[in-house]
Amino acid sequence: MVGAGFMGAAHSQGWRVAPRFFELPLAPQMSVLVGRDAARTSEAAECWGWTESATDWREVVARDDIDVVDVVTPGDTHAEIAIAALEAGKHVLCEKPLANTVDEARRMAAAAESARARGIRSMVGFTYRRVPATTFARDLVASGRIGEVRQVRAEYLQDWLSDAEAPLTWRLQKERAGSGALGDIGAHAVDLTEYITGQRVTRVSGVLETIVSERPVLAASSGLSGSAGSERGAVTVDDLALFTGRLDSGALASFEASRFRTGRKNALRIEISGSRGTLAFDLERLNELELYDATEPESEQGFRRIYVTEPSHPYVGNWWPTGHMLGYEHGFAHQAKDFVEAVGSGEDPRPSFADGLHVQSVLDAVSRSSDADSVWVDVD
Ligand code: SOE
Repeated sequence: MVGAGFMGAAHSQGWRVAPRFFELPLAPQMSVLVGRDAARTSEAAECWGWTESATDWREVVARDDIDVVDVVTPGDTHAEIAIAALEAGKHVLCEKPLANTVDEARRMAAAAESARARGIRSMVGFTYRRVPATTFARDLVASGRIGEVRQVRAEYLQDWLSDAEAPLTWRLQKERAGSGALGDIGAHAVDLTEYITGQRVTRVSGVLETIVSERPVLAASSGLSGSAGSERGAVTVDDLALFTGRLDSGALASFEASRFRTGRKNALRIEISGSRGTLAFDLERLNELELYDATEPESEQGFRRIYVTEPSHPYVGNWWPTGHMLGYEHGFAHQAKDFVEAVGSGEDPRPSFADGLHVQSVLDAVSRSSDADSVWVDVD
């Protein structure tokens, strides 16, 4: 695994736990953790259960005893590492968004396609597809439970940047992250919409906004969580993305991605309105799915809460008895399980790098729309 930050911790939990709750065709070995700082990476390897630690990803990717490379670094290194790993014949799992630009994503998808011909598998890590409620929602839409999809509202709302003095970390720098809320969390809203509805976003119109344009720079010696010095740096990404998307069927979807929504901590929400009913999901209540069935007798209609913890629900049966809820981390165990099952059975995992390229193209289109200032009409 290359990367030792927040996603390094989350993916490590997934790799550690998946073989203990799911019958896997292959046994993942947590062999080497690669990070930039030797001491911190060695500590993390020890803590998270990796056999070795290293600081040179090129050397590790070239090793014959390495079969899989899990890329959990910031977006500016996804392309270089994933392409090198694919060309070295390693299966690759890469965190979202696939890349920082469409050009990088195209090169990654091309490398994945040629590696696929050699039996090499690759997947991009949109883990919210692996929450039982979202796969169950997808199944319900596919079965016609809510009829024809008429309208979608998808939003990912956080507030960890609403404090203007929150420091300038890598997610706020274009050269590291590619974009701000748009790629960091808007990518999840786009991918989840397409996953649940089974439709692609084909056209967009939108606006990107930077709300706080400069922030304190973390003093290098203070590490990531230390106190900020007096120096300030420019925020070079969006804080808020608002956009409309046209789906394959012609239905319209509205999207919001914000890290300034004070009080909303990790609210990835989607509501799909159909001709026979509506489905609504909120990651802050990830064990629940709301269903409104418009075919019930009018006097009895209302949103009901489905508690998605039955053994018959996706993934749930491998954990606890009915009613014993899951959490954020379980999506990473499900992701590891799905990836290993695909590699073991010689199938191509979803979402593929081609799926990741499509999401990147949607994000790029929103950015071009915002630059073209195409959404605004002056009010007389
Ligand atoms: C920060 O916004 C973040 O960690 C994202 O980078 C993740 O993709 C999301 O799942 C949670 O929030």
